[in-house]
Amino acid sequence: MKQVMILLPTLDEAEGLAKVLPRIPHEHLARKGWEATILIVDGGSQDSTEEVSKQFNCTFINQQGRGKGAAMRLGFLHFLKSECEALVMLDSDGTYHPEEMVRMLSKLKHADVVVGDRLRGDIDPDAMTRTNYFGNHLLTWIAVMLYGTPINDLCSGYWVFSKFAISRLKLNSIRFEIEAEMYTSCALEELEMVHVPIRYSKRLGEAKLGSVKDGWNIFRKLLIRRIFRTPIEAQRGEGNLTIR
Ligand SMILES: Nc1nc2c(ncn2[C@@H]2O[C@H](COP(=O)(O)OP(=O)(O)OP(=O)(O)O)[C@@H](O)[C@H]2O)c(=O)[nH]1
Ligand SMILES: [Mg+2]
Repeated sequence: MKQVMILLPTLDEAEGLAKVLPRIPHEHLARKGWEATILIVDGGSQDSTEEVSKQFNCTFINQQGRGKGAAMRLGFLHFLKSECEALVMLDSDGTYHPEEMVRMLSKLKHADVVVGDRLRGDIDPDAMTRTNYFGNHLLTWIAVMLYGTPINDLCSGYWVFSKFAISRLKLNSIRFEIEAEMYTSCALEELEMVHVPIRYSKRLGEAKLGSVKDGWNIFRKLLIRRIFRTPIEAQRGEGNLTIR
């Protein structure tokens, strides 16, 4: 069996996590030759996120400080040290559908990176605010203008990577600009990306993203990586995914 790591970032996400974890399609994955381990990277939840993780036999680690970006980079470092060949990342708020990872993983045969595409997929009527819908389209359009590499949904939180792809990513994002930086790094490293339409549903629990502030940070990240292609830490030889 090949090993796949499923990486979920959490910050006070007990409600969503309790609905997402039972839906991880272990049996379907096994039929396709994958054995899954689940890694939760937590940003200091005050609710029962840790208890829920333990109930479902997940590995639970605490990040230092806060931020989804910092959490994902820590998860990626764990993945690189593991025996796993592939990594699936998705949010723990119930917006993404765990069942769809089987279809996404199957695309790794032809690519290094698979991006779940909500904007050409199926967005439930109450899942995304108008501001976020417009912002996601605008940021995706800007990304393609700046980098020339196709992407349909820059801010998607559902991605699948080969180990080779993760080993090539050079990232230093702290917050919600992480997906934009993953895209810029994939583009600059010339990794093969494919896009798979996915369903997107209304989140459970409270949102942590601030549309305008985080949208602005994502735009800034796109500009910065156009000028300074690699993060300063990677330039200094401190590693591709340095955690401070
Ligand atoms: N470890 C960790 N996870 C975080 C942090 N902030 C957010 N997350 C998680 O990152 C995922 C995405 O956060 P959301 O608040 O849902 O942001 P979003 O999906 O971009 O925005 P919404 O559309 O409003 O849901 C969720 O699983 C959060 O629990 C953090 O500081 N640390
Ligand atoms: Mg969300």
